[in-house]
Amino acid sequence: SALRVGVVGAGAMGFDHIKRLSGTITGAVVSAVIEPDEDRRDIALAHAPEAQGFASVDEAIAAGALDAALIATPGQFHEAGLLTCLQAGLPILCEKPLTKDPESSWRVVEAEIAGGKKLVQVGFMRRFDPEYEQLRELIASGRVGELLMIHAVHRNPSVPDSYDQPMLINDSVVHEFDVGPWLAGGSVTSVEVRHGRRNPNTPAHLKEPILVLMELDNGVLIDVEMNVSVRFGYQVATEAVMADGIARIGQPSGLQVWQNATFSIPEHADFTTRFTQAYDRQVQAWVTAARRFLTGEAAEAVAGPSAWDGYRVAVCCAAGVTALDRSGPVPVELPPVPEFYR
Ligand code: ISE
Repeated sequence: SALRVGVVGAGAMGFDHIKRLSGTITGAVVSAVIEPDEDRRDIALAHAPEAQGFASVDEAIAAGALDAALIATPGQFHEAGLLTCLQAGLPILCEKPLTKDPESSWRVVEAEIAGGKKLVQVGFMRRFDPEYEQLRELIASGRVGELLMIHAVHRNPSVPDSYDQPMLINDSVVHEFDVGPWLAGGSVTSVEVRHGRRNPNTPAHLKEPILVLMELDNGVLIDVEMNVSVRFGYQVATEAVMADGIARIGQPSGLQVWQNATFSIPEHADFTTRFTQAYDRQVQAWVTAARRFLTGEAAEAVAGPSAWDGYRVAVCCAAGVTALDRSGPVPVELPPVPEFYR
């Protein structure tokens, strides 16, 4: 039978996931929309014909309304939702970030270990983007020689007023902290941030673009241009420098037009189109894993980044935020990977 998913939070991401679960995804149905704001909840319910509405996770669980939870509330509310769902033994797909800081992420890791089952998958969806997958496979194969460096660009057309300076790290570079080490097969040991010339188009309260430099324990360096006022579109691209060549992903593609002595290729306008496939594949993989777990065919309900990944990224983000107002590299100190996650 279909996995009954309760979607927690019906803001932009939650709403997007509700439409995805009700449309493209197979084997799942949205059975609960958990959202305290009545208007938002009603709009979302209109896209989830089989769902009941609830104001809190506790009420939905008490009503037996879900087999699994997709948490898409703002990051500062993730911990409470995660701990409640873990307590109830539900498979969880939690949007990034896992929680707002390393301490709270560690509490989630401890709660999951205490329950004895892997139930938490974190929504670092880039790992499900076909090009990222191919690049990782290429690097791991060694066909182009060993990996030396990664240059990444993360460009947003603009950001809302609510986007503050630490969000450059916590909301945006958070993705590179996950996917960079995943590509490079190493662990981050330090983070440095450099401020260059400020973009005059950036909102008054921001100072960016920034250049973020990660050092990995295998010697690989990863630099990230984080730039949120580029205006022209949404661009996330990566170049991997290997001993015998280079590889690139995230280049514009699609309809090519020659007109008026100009050649054009479309660029993305926002992350929803850039990462459509990644989101679809991520949610489908999670639904399949959660179903197999609930029928007893699989021992864990996770098909992607784990709570441990969420924790280690939270530690990188904390170092990154410190590095925003400090010169030089800020060390990243991680405990050994718990046996549970090896
Ligand atoms: C946003 O929260 C995302 O997750 C997007 O992928 C990222 O590009 C953007 O910078 C974030 O604000």
